[in-house]
Amino acid sequence: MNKNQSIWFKQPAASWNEALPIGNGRLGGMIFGGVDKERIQLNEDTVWYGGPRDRNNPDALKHLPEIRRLLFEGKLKEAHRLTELALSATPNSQRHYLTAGDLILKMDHRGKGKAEHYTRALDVASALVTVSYTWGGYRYKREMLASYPDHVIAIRLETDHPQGLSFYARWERVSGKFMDEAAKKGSDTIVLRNSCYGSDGEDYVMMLQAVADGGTVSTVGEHVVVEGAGAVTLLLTAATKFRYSDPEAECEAVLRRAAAKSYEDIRAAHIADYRSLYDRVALQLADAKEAAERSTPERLEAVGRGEEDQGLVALYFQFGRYLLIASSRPGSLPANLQGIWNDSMSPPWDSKYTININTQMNYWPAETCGLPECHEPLFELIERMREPGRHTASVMYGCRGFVAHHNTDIWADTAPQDIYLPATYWPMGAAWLCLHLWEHYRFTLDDAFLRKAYDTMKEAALFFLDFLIEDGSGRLVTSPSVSPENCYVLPNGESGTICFGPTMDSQILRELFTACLEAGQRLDADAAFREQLSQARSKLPETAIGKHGQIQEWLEDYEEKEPGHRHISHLFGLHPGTSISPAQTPELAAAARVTLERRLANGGGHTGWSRAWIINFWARLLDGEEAYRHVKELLRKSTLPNLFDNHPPFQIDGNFGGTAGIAEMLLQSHLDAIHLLPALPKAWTRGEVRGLRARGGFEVDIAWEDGMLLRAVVKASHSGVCRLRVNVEVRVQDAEGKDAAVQRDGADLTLTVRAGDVIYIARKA
Ligand code: FUC
Repeated sequence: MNKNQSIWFKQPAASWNEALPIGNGRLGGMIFGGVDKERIQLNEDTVWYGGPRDRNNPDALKHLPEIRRLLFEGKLKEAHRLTELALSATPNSQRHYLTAGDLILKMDHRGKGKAEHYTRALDVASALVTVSYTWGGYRYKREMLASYPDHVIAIRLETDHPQGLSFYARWERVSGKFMDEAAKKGSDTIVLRNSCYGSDGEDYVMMLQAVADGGTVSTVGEHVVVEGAGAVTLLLTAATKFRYSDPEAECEAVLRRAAAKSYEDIRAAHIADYRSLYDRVALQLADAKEAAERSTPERLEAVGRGEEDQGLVALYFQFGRYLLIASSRPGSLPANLQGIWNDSMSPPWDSKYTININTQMNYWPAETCGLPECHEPLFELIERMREPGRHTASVMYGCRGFVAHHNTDIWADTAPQDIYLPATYWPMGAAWLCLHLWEHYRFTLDDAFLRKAYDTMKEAALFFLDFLIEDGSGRLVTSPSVSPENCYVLPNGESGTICFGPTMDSQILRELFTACLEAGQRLDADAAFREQLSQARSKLPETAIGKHGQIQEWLEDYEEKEPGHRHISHLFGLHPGTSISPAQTPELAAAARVTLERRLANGGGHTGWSRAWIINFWARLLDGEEAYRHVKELLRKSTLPNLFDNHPPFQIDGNFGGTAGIAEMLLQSHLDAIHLLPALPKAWTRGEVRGLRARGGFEVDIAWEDGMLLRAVVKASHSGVCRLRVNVEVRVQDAEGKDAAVQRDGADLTLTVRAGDVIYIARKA
């Protein structure tokens, strides 16, 4: 076991939060590693409850003018009442994600004894989980993987016991409830058949086949039984009617193909596939403690006591990349609130897609950390949201374009979610998501991608050309909306949520309109539309500074009901947006600092994702000390024993936001330059990162020493201008070792590059 790259335990998992996750985008498993009884809690990304519906409130449009009038007149109670009645969806909730069930293995170790030398480890460098122990002096080993190329979870069991392996396997799903049919199939396979979308008959099937070396395999009742085998491979797959008209036939075909291969071949293909993504980025921090003796929860506890463990920080960073590869691959659904891992029939917030921060955060590391393919499932979901979003736009608001509120689900539902005033009536979900299309383009400069994506971005922007209204002083504002998910207090003590023109909305729209303008220009398309967009953009309210010196959260400088609120929506412009920065808008950046300090002084950052966002904010404020302090707080206060993020309960966004934040401390490229080591904390005296991506199609390696840049390598995939920001004197050379023609302007170096160029940067002695 490579302990520096592993999350490992000295015991089986006592709870789900100690189990180890595997996944191939579609199939997920949480491995408990019990000695006598192994439990693998399973998921398939499309196993959700219920089918698609039209939930748009038919009375929305007729009451919209009245809601807007009440808001402008400051009649909050009436506005809230009418919004709740007329804008809430019917019914008010979208669909929810389900556990697929469990695989249970009952082991027979032949005689009395107990397990010794037990370890259970997830190696994030090869995406393998291993459980090993000895029993009566004999070695037992289970290795588990979720293969993307072979569409299976494969479990390999081995022993050197002369009588071999004996065990039986069956399905479970919440103590046998929620299982329509658990049965044997032939002499070596068991199957679970269920309905989930509410149609007649089963629409979801899970299948397991045992392939043994020696011994016997048989099926009894709902069990597959193995006796005295030298080694066994269990192959597991699942399918639903979301993708296949005949899920059972699909499972059979997948297992037939996999069973024709040896375990070694499945394993080798899996590792090669996984490493083709994972190996693109490496991170080493100087003070990486030798992790040999301490298990992961022991390391976490030590960090909780105040010990420094930079190796754990690097592992946490890579674990985020592991999780994205495991829960979001081309062809899968995007990572939901729990990635793909959920053991419940009614999970927190339905384990769906909350798109007022959480789903977006899941994808923050995708581009910077070299996993652009893993971003694709999100793009596909955005595409699927267009049709329902068009319908919602016209039925609820009488607008063109497409719109989504603060959640979506497997069916790409765009109608409002819940009846919860601080969140439900926010019409910005699609607009924000579309910025992910633009970001993908900024990183890859893939023109073919942009041609398709532009249409989608444009349709999201079009909605707002119709939806925005004048606020009485010439500004264009959203109405109704909310600043997710905070409440304001009026001078008379009345508190409210629904409002017009919250800061976040204008910041998102400025970003979206600008993206559409630049994309349109690049594609030489839609001059007239661009003119309209540019007009509208000039009328959006500017981000303002309020009476505390903070970024104002609403159009009026209201007091916040919860000054320590977990959402910090009005700093969208700082991160992930670009309109607030120390370099270009120093006053706003100073106000953003005040906002963060106020949130934190009032108990902010108490959920994992909120803490992760705070890391990114401080990194963008170029404050490495604060950013690192919150990385440590994330580990101390919001991380479970298996390194899953703890909202609480488990929610995966904090893992992804944490990984993105660490990358953001080392490299930024959202403004006009590639900034090397923008927020390096003092404690990271030495280190090296390889393979981070910068906008403009660049790949960047950086090494530092004494808290300063030592050398960097920048690879250009496109011809153009490369502008670098470095805070030390450097020498810049090309691949032949010749000094490159560089224009210097303070900390900025500008040079012209051709596709394929490699630039070497070294600190001057
Ligand atoms: C938003 C957040 C909650 C939680 C939920 C899934 O509503 O305010 O903290 O993350 O999404």
